This record gives sequence, structure tokens and C-alpha cells, in this order.
Amino acid sequence: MTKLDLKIEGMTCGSCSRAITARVSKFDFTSDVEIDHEAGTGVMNISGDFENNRTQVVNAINKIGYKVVE
Ligand SMILES: [Cu+2]
Repeated sequence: MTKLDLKIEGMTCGSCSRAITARVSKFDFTSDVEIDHEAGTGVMNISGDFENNRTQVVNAINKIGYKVVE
């Protein structure tokens, strides 16, 4: 398990962070997902192939209208 720390642009309220949390939690390799719209951060644990799974998380967040910048 590896901790993934993301900076996410475009979140304005609690429903933004809930939408990202719901989407990211659908992956079976994520756990302890914490998305903070005020800080613009996303933190979670990733199991398995970190680089590949990180890419899947980033793509999923970008696809629902936010932007992972880091
Ligand atoms: Cu919002």
C-alpha cells in the first residue's frame, strides 16, 4: 500500500469533493480516500501497481470535470 497525494483544481464545494470521493472509491485498489475541496487535495492509499493505478485515478478525476495538477 502506497500513499497517493494529489493536488486537484476545480473543486468549489462539498458536492465536488463527494463526487470525486465516490468516483475514486469505485476502484478496488483505493482505500482511505480523503478529498478536501477547500485545500484542493486528494489523499488515498493505493494497493497493487502504483504507477498504473495512479494513472487510472488521475484520468477518472479529470474525466468528471476536475483537473489533477500534481
Ligand atoms: Cu462543488
